[in-house]
Formats: sequence, C-alpha cells, structure tokens
Amino acid sequence: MTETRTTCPYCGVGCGVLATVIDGAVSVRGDDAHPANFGRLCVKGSALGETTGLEGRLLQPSVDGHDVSWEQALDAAGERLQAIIAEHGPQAVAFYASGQLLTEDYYAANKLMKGFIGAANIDTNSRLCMSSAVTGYKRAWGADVVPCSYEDVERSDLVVLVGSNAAWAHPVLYQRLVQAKQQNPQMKVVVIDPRRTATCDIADRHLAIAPGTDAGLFVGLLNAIVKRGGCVDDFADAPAAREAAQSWGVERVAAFCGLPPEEVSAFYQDFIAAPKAITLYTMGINQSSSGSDKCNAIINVHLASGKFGREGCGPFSLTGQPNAMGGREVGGLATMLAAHMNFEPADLARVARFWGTERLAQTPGLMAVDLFAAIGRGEVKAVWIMGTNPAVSLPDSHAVSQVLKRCPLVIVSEIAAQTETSQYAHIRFPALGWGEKNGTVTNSERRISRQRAFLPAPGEARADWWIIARVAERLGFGAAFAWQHPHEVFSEHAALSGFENNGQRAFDISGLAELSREAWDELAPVRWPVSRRNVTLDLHRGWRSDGRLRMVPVTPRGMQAQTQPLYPLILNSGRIRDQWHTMTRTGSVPRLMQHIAQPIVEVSPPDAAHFALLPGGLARISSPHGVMVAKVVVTESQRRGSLFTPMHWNDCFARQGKVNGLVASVVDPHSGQPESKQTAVRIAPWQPLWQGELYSRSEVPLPGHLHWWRKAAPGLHHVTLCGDRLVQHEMLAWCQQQGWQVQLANAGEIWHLLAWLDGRLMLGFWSGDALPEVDDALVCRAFNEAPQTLAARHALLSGQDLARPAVGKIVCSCFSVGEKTILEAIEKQGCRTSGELGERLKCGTNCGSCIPELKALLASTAMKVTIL
Ligand SMILES: Nc1nc2c(c(=O)[nH]1)N[C@H]1C(S)=C(S)[C@@H](COP(=O)(O)OP(=O)(O)OC[C@H]3O[C@@H](n4cnc5c(=O)[nH]c(N)nc54)[C@H](O)[C@@H]3O)O[C@H]1N2
Ligand SMILES: Nc1nc2c(c(=O)[nH]1)N[C@H]1C(S)=C(S)[C@@H](COP(=O)(O)OP(=O)(O)OC[C@H]3O[C@@H](n4cnc5c(=O)[nH]c(N)nc54)[C@H](O)[C@@H]3O)O[C@H]1N2
Ligand code: SF4
Ligand SMILES: [Mo]
Repeated sequence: MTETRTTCPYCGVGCGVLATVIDGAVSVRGDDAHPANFGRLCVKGSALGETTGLEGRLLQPSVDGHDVSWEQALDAAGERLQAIIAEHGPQAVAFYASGQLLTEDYYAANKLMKGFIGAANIDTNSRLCMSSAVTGYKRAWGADVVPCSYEDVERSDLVVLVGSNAAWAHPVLYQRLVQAKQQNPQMKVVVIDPRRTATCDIADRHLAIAPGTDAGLFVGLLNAIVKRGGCVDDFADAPAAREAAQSWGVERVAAFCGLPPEEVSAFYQDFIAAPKAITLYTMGINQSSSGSDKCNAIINVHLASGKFGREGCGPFSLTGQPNAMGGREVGGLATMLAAHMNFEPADLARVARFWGTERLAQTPGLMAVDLFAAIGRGEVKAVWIMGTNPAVSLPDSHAVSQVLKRCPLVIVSEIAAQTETSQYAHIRFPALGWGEKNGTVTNSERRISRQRAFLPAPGEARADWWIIARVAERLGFGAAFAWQHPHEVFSEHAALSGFENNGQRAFDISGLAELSREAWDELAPVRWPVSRRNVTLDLHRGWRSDGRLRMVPVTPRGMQAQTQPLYPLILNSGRIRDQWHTMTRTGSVPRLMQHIAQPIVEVSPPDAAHFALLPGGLARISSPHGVMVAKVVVTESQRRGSLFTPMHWNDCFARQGKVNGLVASVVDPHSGQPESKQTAVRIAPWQPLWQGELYSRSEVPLPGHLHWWRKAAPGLHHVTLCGDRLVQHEMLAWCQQQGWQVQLANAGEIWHLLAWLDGRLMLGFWSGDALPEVDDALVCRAFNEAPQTLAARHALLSGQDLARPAVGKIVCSCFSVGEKTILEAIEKQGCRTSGELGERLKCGTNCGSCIPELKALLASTAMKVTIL
C-alpha cells in the first residue's frame, strides 16, 4: 500500500493530505507532517476520496458538440484563434483562468497570453476573490506580500476575524485557533460580521456590523490609536491618513456601522491594549465596491499601532482558493505582469528578455467584469475559460450567459462534463483533476506545497499546462513552450522570480529553480521567499522605490447597493460548510449534501414576520436583474434588513437557485472586485400547490414550469420538486408507458408512487401539500435491494422506515449524526456538553466543524428547560 503525499484542492488553508488507492477506491487522511494542518482535515477534505470517481467527468475533447481527437481539437483552437488575431488583433482574445489551477498551469497561461499572443487580457476568478487584498498590500508595502503565518494566529493575544466565516470556509485554521484559545485563555477573539456565524462560537465579542461599513470601524480605530499617541510618521502619507480619520470619533463610527457606541469603544480598547493583534479578513471585506480601501484601513491600524512585522501580529488576508496565491505569484491577473513585476518599462524589458519575446503586452488587460462586458460589446471575440465557471460566479450571471452565447469563440478547459459555462463552449478540453495532476500550489501563508498525482489520467484528459503549450505550438510559439514535464515549467517560473532580482522584488523563489526533477518531486512544503541569495522577508521595508511603507488615506464609503421601497432588503451571499463553489466537485457527494441540501435564505425574525415568511417555507427573492427561490430559515443570527443565501446553487443543481442572477456588476474602482456581498432585493413567500421527492434510476423528463433541486444520491437521480400545477397524473402515465408496474396511494396533492420492473424498484415519488418527510436511507436501500414482502413494499410506499426512528437533519456530516438523535441524547441521555455528545454519538469528533451547531442545540434545549 503506497500513500501519496499531496495537498487538498479546496480552500487556501492548503492542508497536507495522504492519499491511498486500494482496488480503485481512494481513501485520504491528514498529513501529520504538513505544517498547515498537522494531520487535521475538515469534512470536505475528508470526503476527497468520494469525489475522484469518473461519473460526470469530461474525458474527451470536443469541437462544436462533436467528440474529436486531441489533434483535431488543438488544430481547431489554433486555427480559430489565429484567424481572430489576424483579423482583429491580439486584444480580441482573452483568457479567464482560476485560483484552482496549479502554478505551472497558471504560469503557462500567463506566458502565452501576455508574452506571445501579446495582450494582457488574462484575468481570473481571483478578481472576484482576492484582488482587493492584492491592491491593499501593493499600496501599503509596494508588493503583494501576505505578511503572516498560521503560527502568528495561534500566538496572538487578539484575533480579529472580519468578514470571515473561517469556521466554515477555513475550517482547519479555525480549529487551530480554537485549540490555541483553549491553551491560552488570555487570548481574545473578535468577529465582525453582519451575521452571527459559526465562527462566533469562540468569539469574546461579535460586532454585528451594518453591511458594507467596515471602513468606518477601522478608520475610527486609526483615529483612536492616533489619539493615544500611536502612529509613527515614518510611513508615507501618514499625515493624510490621520487627517482622513480625524473626524471619525466613536459616536460617528457607531452611527455609520449600526453598532452601539459601547461596543465600538470596547473593541478599540481591546485592540489598543493587546500586546499582539492579528486581523484575518476575507470576502466580507474584499467583495465590496470599496474593498481595497477597507483592506488599507485594516493595514493602517496595524502600521499605526506597531502591530505588524512581528510574531502574532499583522493584517492577514486569508486566501480562498487552493492556489489563489500561486496565481498572484505568476502574474495571473490582468493588472500584473509576471513574478511580481508590473507594467513598468524596466519590468517589461526584463520579462521580454527572459521570455525571449518581442510581442510582450505593454499595458494592463481587461479585468473580469470588464472582460465579459467587452465580449458583450463584440470587442473581445475569443475567450478561453480554464478552471472556473463564470456563468455562475460572476455578478449579473444571466447577462454573462447571454454574452457567452454570442461570443464567436468560447474554449473551455474543464474536468466536469456539464457546467453552466461549458454549455456555451465551441471547443472543450478535458483537463486532469485532483489526484491526476502534478504540480505546486501556494497557500494563504505563502507556503508552496506539492499536489501529486496518484491516479492514472482518465480517458483523454490532459494537464492544463500541456493543453496550453500545445495550443501555443499551433499559434507558432512552440519553442517557448517546449516543456516535457511540469517540473520544467516550475523551474522556469522560479528562475524568472530571481531574474535580475537583487532584492527589489519580494517574490523570489530562485532557490528552487535548480531543483532536479527528483528533488522537485520530493519538495517539502516551504514558505517563500526561497532566494538563491539567501534573503529573508523584512516586513519593515517596503518594496517601492522610496523603500517606505505607506498608510493609504481612507474615506469610508458605504455600499453602492441602495435599498428602495421596491427592494427594501440587502442580500448577502457566501459559503456553506460542506459545498465548494459551483458544486461541480461536491454537489454529487451524498455526505456533503446532508448538511444543507437546497438553497436557503436566512431571515431575521422581525423581517420574517413583516414579510409573512414561514420557517421551512419557500420564498422568492428578486432584484432588477433576476429572481431566485430558496427555503426560508428564520434565525436570530441574521441582522434585521439583511438576508443571507449560499453562493453555490446554479442551473445544473436547481431551477432559479443562483444568487448571482440577482447581483449587480458594480466593482471597486481600484481592484475591479465586484460587490458580491450586497444586493438590494425584495422577498415574498411562495406556497406552491404541492411539493415532493422523486428518486429514479434514470432521469425523468419534467415539465419546464416545475421547480426542482437536484440532490445527491448514490447512483440515483434524486430531485425535490414543487409546482403550482399538478403533474402527478402525467408522471403516472409516463411510468406506465415505460412498462413499469405501479404501486400507488393518493388523495388530493398526496401521491405516493412506486414503479417496479421485474421486481426492481425503478422510481419512487412522494408528494403532498407540504414536503413529505421521506427516509432517504430507506429509499436508497430499496433501490439496491428491493424489499421482498408485500408488507415491506407497503411500508416503503409510506416513505418512512417504521422500524427505525428518523434521525432528522444531518448535523455531523462526518458520522451522519442527525438533529433528532442529538436532541434525544441531550434530553433523554443527559449529555450536557459537545464533548459528551461526541463521546456518545461521535458527532464533532472528526473535523469539529459541527461543534458550533452542537452547542446551539445544547443551548436551545437549555432554554426549554428554563422556560419550563
Ligand atoms: N466550505 C467552503 N469553504 C470555502 C469555499 C467554499 O466554496 N466552501 N471557498 C473558498 C474561497 S474561494 C473563499 S474566497 C473563502 C471565503 O471565505 P469567507 O470570506 O470566510 O466566506 P464567505 O461566506 O464568502 O463570507 C464571509 C462572511 O462575510 C460576511 N459579510 C458579508 N458582508 C459583510 C460586511 O459588509 N462586513 C463584514 N465584516 N462581513 C460581511 C458574511 O456574512 C460571511 O459570513 O472560502 C474558501 N473556503
Ligand atoms: N454572489 C457571490 N458570488 C461569488 C462569491 C460570493 O461569495 N458571492 N465568491 C466569489 C469567489 S471568492 C470565488 S473564488 C468564485 C468561485 O467561482 P468559480 O471559480 O466559478 O467556481 P468553481 O466551482 O470553483 O469553478 C471551478 C471550475 O473548474 C473546474 N475544475 C476543477 N479543477 C480543475 C482543473 O484542474 N482544471 C480545469 N481546467 N478545471 C477544473 C470545476 O469543475 C469548475 O467547473 O466565486 C465568486 N462569486
Ligand atoms: S481546511 Fe481547506 S485545505 Fe484543509 S481539508 Fe478543509 S478544505 Fe481542505
Ligand atoms: Mo474565492
């Protein structure tokens, strides 16, 4: 049995994973030796083995909808790109890449686009994610340097999480923080988020800030620091930054941020008093029309208070994707050149020399939102999308789909056969996925780790860098893309980072440029810089020509989304614990669908009452751009006036479940990052005539007016349905047409229907005026092994396993422990803590990410007892 050391392909924590293949089945465990996780994995990481199957994979290249050979697909791409460049010039071509590509893939894409096609129109989904953070760092340090490490988080006195739900989005780092706090009871944790999230579980203070107002809070903090005599004038622009903050006293901040003044002062007090403080920030900060300024407002308070450049301190932007950082390092954004170089004369000349090209793009290219707008205007005529799903993840996604439909040439490199974006592709390239591809990624703390292959390449799938290099060849640039192995790509990238770099560029991994292939294969996780010249990163030194760190003056601005009588609420969007982005990798894993199985919308109790929304009922949410349907969750954790919905669902998994259909494409003027977290909407209850659960062996044709949500079931199709018109008679007729034997119980909207063929269950359908409770495990079992007795078949028709009590909504996905079981253990077996629940039921004992929910259940029962 060989274990392969590799890295998790989900979040930017970048955990080390040990993968084993036995009889084709992949099992994984955390790598004890990896400094990001020391053996831990979260639920998504633990379920990696369940995502490596080939069902739903894209395995063959295709052109205009027909499967073709690689030669044909590459020739078609080369010829069509060539024709567009010849007629309209290089600016008519664009690449849209992803923080989920490996560094080698990313380097190849950037080199081809900027260096040889000769336009800088290569942007990435990191524009929707990290670009405000990049702008913030570059403005402050002069370089895109994330100054902190995970150890700094553990060794701080005050950990501020702002716009970050790390408990769900960076679970292993969060668990490290939980443990550090247990070991150091002096440590304080502050969470700043309009919602009370699972991350607040360990918070000493939660500031439920009004959406989009964080700059006010941090500018006010700068003012408070200055008043106490902090703030060294050594920083460039410090006087202007101080002046901009001057009028932001506590009262003004409190009014601007919708917070009680006492809470604001108490937070300021905590920050100023703490010997060491670290601020972790993510999408609640970056995804804003003034996200860059918010990042600088955060950096400013660390500079002014001296809480930077030393252990346990600093402004720490957590990266989202596994290789968002690698993308920044190679220059994968349209606004950067390569290896931390910019569109400046000396850098342009240097990169052109290194690549040996005369075609290097001389000016920055189009940023994501602009790029798709330019396709819409017909200026960009060819787009190559790799490793991202923009028809789902870009704002105003219905417009993005229209644009893709009209674009003369869409090329998509994908691992999934069906995505919302790839339906518009003229040419599809099948890429290698996790476990098959081989290269490097960089995590949030600048640590480069290896992703290694432990599975054979399936079908015709090829590595992304290989596909790019072969297209480069077709375009006549073969000599510059003649690599035979990803190791050669990495070496070139590492060499460029050190090329004519005498310490002017922080990103320097020249020390890795000469690694042999064996040494690269064995490369242990390492934080950059790894310079040939033996330099270390001195965070007190800026990388701009004057060598000074800068405090950017910030004038707080609110969000651009404006509520109005027709759209009185602000819709926030983000992650849920067990899904990854557009669900192409997690949406078909039953274990990961147990926690939250359909789009939900979280509403505060007063808003629920005002808009007549019932818990568990459905609601329609709409903006001027689109509409979505979600299940209502009424919760005290939501701020009045705000709603929250997951970003994950899309047309492949639901009808009208896609939040970006509603979001306007408003962006930050400096970073180009969209304001994805704030959209003015309205909400109204929707009570369909009937709702039902449908399970079948193969897809059942459904009329277009039905609402549906696809669920994950092993080897089966499972959809939840609802509608205002009955379709049950049509479904019955359809089953009979198939020659199936039908077993039926019905009255009004209540239909329970089983269809059999030669003793095998073919289809099961349970509907009612509300969603009937159907025992998922019972039904899945019946498809595998048909119940033998008539009595058992009748029991199945009821949809409930009478012999086994229902477990309720799954809370712990690792061990499939349900809410009802947990409540029983609390109420009947006297469990009083999450630890006791873990001992009895195992829940919360693996990845720990359900512990906040266990505690909430404990608290809810405690409340019942006091009321009694
Ligand atoms: N389970 C899971 N984990 C993931 C991912 C995933 O898809 N699934 N994706 C990864 C990626 S790419 C990323 S970028 C990260 C994102 O990680 P996070 O940024 O932590 O996740 P989000 O849920 O997008 O948003 C974080 C929080 O910002 C809050 N917020 C919204 N508006 C505001 C505001 O105005 N101010 C403040 N202070 N907070 C606000 C939201 O309520 C939300 O709780 O997660 C990574 N990890
Ligand atoms: N409203 C709203 N919108 C958001 C956000 C939000 O919080 N709210 N968050 C934003 C953020 S932070 C992010 S990062 C984006 C994420 O949005 P996307 O990048 O669009 O989401 P993914 O589902 O990760 O898309 C990755 C695609 O690449 C494919 N893929 C996986 N591995 C490989 C590979 O090795 N090679 C190739 N070629 N393809 C591969 C997957 O099947 C999938 O289709 O969404 C952004 N959009
Ligand atoms: S915390 Fe992130 S990197 Fe670690 S196992 Fe979970 S998803 Fe993977
Ligand atoms: Mo992201």
